[in-house]
Amino acid sequence: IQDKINEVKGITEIPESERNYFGAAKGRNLILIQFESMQDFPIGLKIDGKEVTPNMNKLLNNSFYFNNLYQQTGAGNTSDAEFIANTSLYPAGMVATSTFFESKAFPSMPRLLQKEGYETFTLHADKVEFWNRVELYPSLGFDKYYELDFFGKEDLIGLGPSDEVMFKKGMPLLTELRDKNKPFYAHFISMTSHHPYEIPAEKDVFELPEAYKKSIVGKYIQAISYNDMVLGKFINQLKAEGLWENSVLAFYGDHMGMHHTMFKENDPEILKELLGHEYTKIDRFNVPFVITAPGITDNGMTSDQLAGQLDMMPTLANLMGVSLNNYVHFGQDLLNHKENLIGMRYYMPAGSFFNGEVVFQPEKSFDDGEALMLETAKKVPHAPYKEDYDRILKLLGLSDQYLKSLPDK
Ligand code: GP9
Repeated sequence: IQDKINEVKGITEIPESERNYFGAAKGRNLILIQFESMQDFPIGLKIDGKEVTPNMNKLLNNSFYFNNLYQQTGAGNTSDAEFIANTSLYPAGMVATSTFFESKAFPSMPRLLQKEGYETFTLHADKVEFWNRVELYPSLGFDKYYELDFFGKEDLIGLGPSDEVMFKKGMPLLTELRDKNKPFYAHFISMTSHHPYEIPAEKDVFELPEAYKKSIVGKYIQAISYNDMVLGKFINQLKAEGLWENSVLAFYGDHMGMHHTMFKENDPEILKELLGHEYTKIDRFNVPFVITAPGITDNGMTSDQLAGQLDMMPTLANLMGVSLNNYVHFGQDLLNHKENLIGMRYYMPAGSFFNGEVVFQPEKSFDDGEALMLETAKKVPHAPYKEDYDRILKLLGLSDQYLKSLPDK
């Protein structure tokens, strides 16, 4: 099936010995953070001359940063992002993947790393029943998961214990494995920056100008600034615990945070002022992906090559020296393949895609669809993109077929 996928995508596999960065971080710990509702636009953003994400901005000087990457989640939202980040497969679409394929054993990053001797676990401070994660985590093959019961009822914000609690209580799990000389893969799933973005005043996050105070955009900015603060603290702890040099730290956004249905009076104007243009679905679906591997990414690199969430896993696998030769993946390693085609379903109808030029969305069929230039969001004739539409439908079909063919857990 991989040959078929590559053929539809127009990809020629590169032997591992010739790949950029293959195995550069072999044997290191992998710490992957999924930030709730985190879009790309707040990164690097300044309001009244003050940075919203100072820690992330600083980190980017020594990281690989993919700033033209789009969410590919379906109805399973946050849980679909968890699925995608660990599998490089398309989500089910109209039903959360964690429910639709709940009986399956997915080939996954945890399973691949276990073969290399890694301990694998995931942490999320909600009840594990939410999004049917109680089925999802065994399906993904994690050795262990840590959920609400583990984190307790401390420092509750929004849906549950804060991300500060998650990282604080997660740290001893990491140091224990460090002491045993056991490499690990830890997947942290944040929650505090969930809608309605109410961060308590005592958290001392980004101080908003008066005009932003009642807006949802303002609250969102504060929630992202909270993420930034928590990440900064966590990195300092990793350094203090001697875990920094021997790890790969990566983070990404799971899905959009700002949607026009949430907007109050002056939100569209505020967003326009911040972005320098009207807020569009291109901004909305654009989430960040950042990889920091001390000694490897030190010189920093910001890439605006087109990418999707399905590409994160193959990119990390390449860096970690995990072979995908016998692993079916629909995404591609961003450090070795530049041409790309990013499919989406649910948030846009099946057959929607981003290619190097446009975002295309069909309505009832290809013919009544609409293409917008990625750079300007201006509408352009879509007839030239029929072939990409057919390719994406083929890829979704192949992914569904593959998922259905997988054995049960
Ligand atoms: C709760 C959290 C919410 O556990 O993951 O998911 P979302 O509503 O963002 O999909």
